[in-house]
Amino acid sequence: MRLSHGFVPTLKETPAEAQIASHRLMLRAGLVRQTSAGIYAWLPLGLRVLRNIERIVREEQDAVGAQELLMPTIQPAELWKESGRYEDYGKEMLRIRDRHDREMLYGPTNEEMITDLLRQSLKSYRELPQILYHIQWKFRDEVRPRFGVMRGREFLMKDAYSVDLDYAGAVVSYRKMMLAYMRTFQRLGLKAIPMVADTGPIGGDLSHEFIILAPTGESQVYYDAAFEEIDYSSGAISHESAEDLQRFFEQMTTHYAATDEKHDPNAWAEVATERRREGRGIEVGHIFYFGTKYSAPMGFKVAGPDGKPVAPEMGSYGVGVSRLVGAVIEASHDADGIIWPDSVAPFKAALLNLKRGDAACDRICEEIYGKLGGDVLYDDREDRAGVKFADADLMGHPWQVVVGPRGAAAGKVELKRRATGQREEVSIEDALARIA
Ligand code: P5A
Repeated sequence: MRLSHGFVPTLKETPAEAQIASHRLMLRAGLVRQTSAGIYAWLPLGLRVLRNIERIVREEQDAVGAQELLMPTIQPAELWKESGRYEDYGKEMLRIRDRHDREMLYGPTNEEMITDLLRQSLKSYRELPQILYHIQWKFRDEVRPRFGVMRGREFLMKDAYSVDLDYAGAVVSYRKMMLAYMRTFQRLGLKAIPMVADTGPIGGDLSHEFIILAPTGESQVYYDAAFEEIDYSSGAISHESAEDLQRFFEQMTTHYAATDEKHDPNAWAEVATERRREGRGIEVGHIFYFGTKYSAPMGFKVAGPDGKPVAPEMGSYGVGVSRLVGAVIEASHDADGIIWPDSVAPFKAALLNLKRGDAACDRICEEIYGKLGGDVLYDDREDRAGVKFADADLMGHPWQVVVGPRGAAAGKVELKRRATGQREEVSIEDALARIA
């Protein structure tokens, strides 16, 4: 993208309404704009980050065998009356009437809709287990939308739903999702810790929240430092082995970790003092096992091994995809701006032409732009060098390629790594190789 004609409206001033770093930086770097309370438009740079996060979430869901589908945002009220949640959900639910006066709603979650789809087509226990997911916009009319995309009213969620014949199977699905989540957050450069959680309006009796540590988080959290040392990358743990999943689950649940709602001072006292960690956390995911809470009232049954109909055991698994954009920034920024992890950065590099009109600068920039193409944001604006440096730091691309007249005359550029601030003068080939 050429910045001179890109829609990247950066702000010099700190917007008064933004209380936390990620909100301020998302506005200042031109990632999003609010269109009504808690509802945001994703501008080109922000959308690229959102898409990158979505891709990683999708790849890790696919890797444990979950199947992607896409359900609508608008749902009929009848389904929610069947499950009994239509009244319970209260004012958080946006209720709509269509022209025929039919009651509809903008989905805050999809347990009812997936149960309806499954009951129409799954007939036998032989077709189980199944895990289905989609990545779709949700609406919750939050009392206090705040902190930008962190607590929005319209937000993007990855929600998955598992169906198993019995409890033993449901536990395996639950553990698979937990594994997929730990891998997802690790790839996003985040340290996430699963913590036992309340189930709220989703219901059920087994639930974990995935919390990442950030000083501006909404919950106070307590955990054992042992979590900081575990590597979840693909390979070591097979999602197809129930034994591997059990070992992994035990590793995740034997060390102490709790939000203040579930904090137990007696158990905490047993954690060695040097391993106790406390801080604030952001909930980026939440998983639930709720058995037959939806299948039973909605009449979803399959033929069991003995031919008798049984209500399958289900669970649901959410990741706050749009919230993650804010969470990544909370975990990775400095006084000058965002520091994107390579895996989610909107562009791999910013290319700064310090002297437009200088033949060597223009030629080198065009060459690099031609070779890196879609991976680079070319700052070809008629601005002062200082403005370009400040904007590149603010937008937080992992690399900056700085092309100035002195270096250019000798065929050299300056390569800066945003995370460390380290600068080096290198040849064009070296710069290209390092960025790729
Ligand atoms: C699980 C999937 C559910 O809705 N049903 C389907 C279950 N869980 S949840 O905990 O309520 O939401 C899942 C994740 O969505 C994010 N989230 C939000 N993000 C931005 N703004 C909001 N208002 C918001 N509400 C929930 C969180 O990351 C949460 O863990």
